[in-house]
Amino acid sequence: MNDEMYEPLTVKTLGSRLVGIDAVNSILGHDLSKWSVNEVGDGNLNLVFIVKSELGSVIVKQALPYVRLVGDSWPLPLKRAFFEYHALIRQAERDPGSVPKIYHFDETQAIIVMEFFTPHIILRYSLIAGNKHEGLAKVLGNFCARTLFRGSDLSMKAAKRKADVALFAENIELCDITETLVFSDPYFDAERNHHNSALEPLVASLRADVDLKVEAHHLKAKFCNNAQTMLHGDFHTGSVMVTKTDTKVIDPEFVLYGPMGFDIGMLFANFWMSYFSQPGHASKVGQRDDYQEWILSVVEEVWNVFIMEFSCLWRTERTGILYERSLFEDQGHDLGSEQALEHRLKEIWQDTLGFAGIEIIRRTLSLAHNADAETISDEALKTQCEACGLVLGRQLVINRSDLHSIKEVHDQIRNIQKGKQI
Ligand code: SR1
Ligand code: MG
Repeated sequence: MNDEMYEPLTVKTLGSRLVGIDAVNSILGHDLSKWSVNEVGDGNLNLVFIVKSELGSVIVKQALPYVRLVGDSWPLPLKRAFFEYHALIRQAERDPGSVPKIYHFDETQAIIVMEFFTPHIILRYSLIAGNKHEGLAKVLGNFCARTLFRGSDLSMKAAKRKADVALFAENIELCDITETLVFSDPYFDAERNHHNSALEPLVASLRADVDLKVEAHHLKAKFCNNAQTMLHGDFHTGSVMVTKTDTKVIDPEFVLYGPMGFDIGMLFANFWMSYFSQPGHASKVGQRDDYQEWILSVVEEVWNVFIMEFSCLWRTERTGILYERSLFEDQGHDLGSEQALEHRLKEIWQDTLGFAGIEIIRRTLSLAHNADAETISDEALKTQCEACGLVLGRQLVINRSDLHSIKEVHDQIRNIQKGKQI
């Protein structure tokens, strides 16, 4: 990629720079005077524009050569747009309709022009507002099962998977963000960290907790050394867009080959953080009680849908080099295949819990916090929310092999909120 030719878009220049592109013109038309451009990026990394005309609309996403959240003191390669583009293509193949259609990709300018989901909003903000969404769990559970299964050696031809492992292995700097910010920084006084000072005693005890640090690092080793499948890599509630009845997944620029439990763990963590944040967004005490239960019901359903779909794919699409049908079903060992499936699901379950704990801890102690807690104006409720998350996070990391069902986890979550385990 020739970075010297790269130029960031602005609201003023975007139209003239994109109007010559056939795929863009076919949606917005050729008449620039009818285009409106707004910059809407509120993420940590990129420029994001909504471009509309009377004929249609698109999203234009452009990588910046640095981390937007921090500024140009933290350079970040433009090539992440290339990885996002390749991840989106694969996700669209593996779970059609779940991700935005791509209209145009420009590698030098690190620009992806894609489908604008409207009237969708970011799930995280919708959860803060207390909205419910039909079909949310089904889409998310199926997305996880289909992308995780179909991106793995359970399904892909070995040569194709190995080529993809090599392709995405070059997403080094974004992996490094996860390896550093998510798995290491929270456990010491790292330069970019920040946290709510009211949590100081709890933070000190977590950082002194050698068992926690060791387990967190076992999970980091798993993240770094287990190229099981193509992950979204940043699958939190800010990477999901929703209406009342529709759900879409966006933003896979952190794509990597990693362990299957990572995406689901990150997703569950963000739902559970949303759960703890609800009292801080209620207009009166108890107003969000039912809503909190709805959040837990979504997580439970995501997990159940994931298990169902993953199991179905295991039984019908096992075309890769692992657990070949020729070794199991074709030998009359159907039960052996089911036994292997059960073992793999157990491993994914334990990893999911561990990675969920890691995600909750980092969102409270490291650089990038969640709006769920950050937008709570009542300091005491904010501290309560974050403290509950830290307690849960530690339990999930340390006790992940002793927690056997989603119901058990949810009982713990309710107890933590009631103050029984703080
Ligand atoms: C410097 S980037 C911080 C975080 O934002 C992204 O959304 C990822 O979650 C990353 O860890
Ligand atoms: Mg993102």
